[in-house]
Amino acid sequence: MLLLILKLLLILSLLIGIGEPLRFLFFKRFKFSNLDPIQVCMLDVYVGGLILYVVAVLPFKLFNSTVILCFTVLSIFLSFIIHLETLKETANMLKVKNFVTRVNRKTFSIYVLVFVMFTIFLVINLFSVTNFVFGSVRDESIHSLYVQVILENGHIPLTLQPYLREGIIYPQAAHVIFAFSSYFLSMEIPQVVLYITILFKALAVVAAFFLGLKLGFDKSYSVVLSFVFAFISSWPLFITWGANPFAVGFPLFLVCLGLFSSLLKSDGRHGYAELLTLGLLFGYLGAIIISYLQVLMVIAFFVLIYYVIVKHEVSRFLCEFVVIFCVSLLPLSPFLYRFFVLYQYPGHNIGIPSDFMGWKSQQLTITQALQWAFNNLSPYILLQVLVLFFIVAFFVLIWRTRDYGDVKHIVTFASVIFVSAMALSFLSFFLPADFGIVSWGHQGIIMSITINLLIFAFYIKAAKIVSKWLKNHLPHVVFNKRLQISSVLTFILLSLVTVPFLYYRLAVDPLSLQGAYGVYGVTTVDDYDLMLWMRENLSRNAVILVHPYEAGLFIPSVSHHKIVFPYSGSILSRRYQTVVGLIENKTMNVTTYELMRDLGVSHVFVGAQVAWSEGYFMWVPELFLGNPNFKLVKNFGRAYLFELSYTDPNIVFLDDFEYEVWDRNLWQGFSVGQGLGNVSITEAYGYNGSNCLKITSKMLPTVWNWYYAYGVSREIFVSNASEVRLSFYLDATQGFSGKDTFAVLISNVYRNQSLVVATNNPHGVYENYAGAVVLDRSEGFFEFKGNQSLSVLWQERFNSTLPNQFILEFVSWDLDGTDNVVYIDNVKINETL
Ligand SMILES: [Ca+2]
Ligand SMILES: [Ca+2]
Repeated sequence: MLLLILKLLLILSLLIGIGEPLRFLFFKRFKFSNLDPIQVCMLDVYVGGLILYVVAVLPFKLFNSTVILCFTVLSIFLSFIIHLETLKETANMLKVKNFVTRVNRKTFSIYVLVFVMFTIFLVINLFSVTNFVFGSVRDESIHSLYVQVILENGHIPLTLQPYLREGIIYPQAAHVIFAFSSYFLSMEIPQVVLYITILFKALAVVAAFFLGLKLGFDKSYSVVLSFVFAFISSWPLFITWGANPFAVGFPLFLVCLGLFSSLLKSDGRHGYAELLTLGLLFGYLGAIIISYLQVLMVIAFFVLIYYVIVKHEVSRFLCEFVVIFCVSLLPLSPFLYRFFVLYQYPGHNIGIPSDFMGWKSQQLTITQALQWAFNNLSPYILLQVLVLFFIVAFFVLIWRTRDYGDVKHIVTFASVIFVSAMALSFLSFFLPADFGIVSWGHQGIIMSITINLLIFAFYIKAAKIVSKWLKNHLPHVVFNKRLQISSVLTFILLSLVTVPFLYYRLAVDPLSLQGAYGVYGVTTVDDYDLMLWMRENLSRNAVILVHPYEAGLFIPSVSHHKIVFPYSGSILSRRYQTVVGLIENKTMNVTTYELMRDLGVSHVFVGAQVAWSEGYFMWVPELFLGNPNFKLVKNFGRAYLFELSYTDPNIVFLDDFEYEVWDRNLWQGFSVGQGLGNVSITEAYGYNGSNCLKITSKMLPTVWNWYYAYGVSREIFVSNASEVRLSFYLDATQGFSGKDTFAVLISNVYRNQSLVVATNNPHGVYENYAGAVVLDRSEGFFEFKGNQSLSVLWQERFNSTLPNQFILEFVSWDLDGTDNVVYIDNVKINETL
């Protein structure tokens, strides 16, 4: 993990290096830019991102490893030149040892504290994903695909080709950061997306410090806001389902809120260069996630309303806001253009399948964001109660003391964020589902910023009141040291209410997070190995059908093949949804095959695990294995790749045992009683001298043991067929005497109803079993069809139709103690549709 942390810090420093020269140029003389080093670094990261974004948006294919590497080196070199003087000074100061003066020591330790909190956050989050191959099969798979096409094209292309015909209308600023990082991290793209997202989530802790300073608090107070984001708030730590660009933009949103707040506070006009810079930064934030820019716009709107209603004036801000937000559309413009041009197409994007079923609304109630924000204050009841207590206590405190001068600005600002987020989430409820550019989900998390700001305000208020009270009430004995003691006591008191948060964050959250990541992080090592194998061995033309909640969604970014479909608008294709449902229901009929052919599918990927959360069921490999319409191409454990070789939809299962490992088609061995049994593939004893399955069983006689059975079983799936036939080749002649019996059993999945077909033995094991069918010989080819078909036999025996899912068993009973040897071949189930 240490290496990983170092790698992530390297990415951070590279971004800082890239951003610094331009930031130096832009932010040097602005009113709102009296920045301390942490703020500078914070801005650098995103200015760096902005520069890379511009490189990637331009259609000159400049975003390739050579150009990016040269550019990075050059920028870092420039940064050094710019700061040569400062560096020299610092070096001199270090020499004369007056660097760590009293004032500096305090500042220095605050920086260290922020860095430590950032690192702890990072470690907690990284620890929780140590056992995961990749993150969310949905969000991270599609974001990885976006990154993949940026890397392949050297810029942000118009569509996701060759993987998908859909256009890219989703702004790609975060993906450019992922793409950049993947040049420096030797990892698969989905891993880059996962880890860089975590890095930026942790960066929120630093950004909170930035916000605190910009809200007008000094460093020692601002560090408290960092603390709230690092140890108290559930967000952004618990964003585990993906939402990667949202997480990448979150720190920048805090930064922009900070800059915006200081713009609102400052007097006098701002220069155009200043507004332009701010506009670009806001626009870049919008290019990461539009929701953030929307919130800033709505905040601006409310500020203007406030001026008109309360101060009866059209504010000087009107002009400034117009400039800022017009400029902010600039970084978004390529995608706005695509959005408007492609809006006329079905599903509002080019390349969406013609059987698109339409967008579904994600928002069920108007107050969904609000409910969500309060339901997700914390995963733990105790902490939920504490957070609510903090907020209530804060309002009680300012009401009782009537002193809110120091926190007035922060409360106003927190409220306006809250109201704006709520207004947007209300709006999104009324927007039609196919115009889903306002997201209630984003607003729900943005509301947590308000809650964090209020918690922050509570700490400040409580600290001030408590220490004031203590100063006045401490006994005279300690008079001289009152100040110090009251500070210490205040600190201890506030620490006491904070301890539960620390405990949960450090001791419980790493595991809770692991569980939360597990909901969508279902990729196993087997899935990954299979994709790696496909990367080397599978034809580029393959089109692979994947389950919408399985690891196969990562195929484009790992093995670089086309899938049907990536997590995009295309999954709302009626054919795709139908075929997914049919396979989930284990129905492999003409419709299933034709839908696959219609979708151009050449292969099917069956992953080892599925994300269950949204009611989707797994595709079982038993449905494909042994089905002659699919060829097993490769498997690692329970992760399978099949090739569609559509020949005859009537054959459900055909096993000729022409392979080496007996349970390749997922036959399962079982035994009853005490004895020795074995199953294997053997040569030459099968049908026409071919390979076959050999089952041996031998009872070990003891006083209480008088039988032994060994057999194999397999689940079989049929459609709603009128006639299900069974045929097989059998040789059950060696070692059978007395009551020894070989039998074929067809059972329902509960095994409380079984159809028995047994070898010719009037005194066999099944002599008292009602309706048992007796074979006329014990060697040869047997077929059950017509009025002897499984469907008819089942109907006669149980007066109900044969289940669509049943268990086929071959079992060899030994009661005489001499080894039974059975050869089975050409097991075939077919159905007449
Ligand atoms: Ca054979
Ligand atoms: Ca025997």
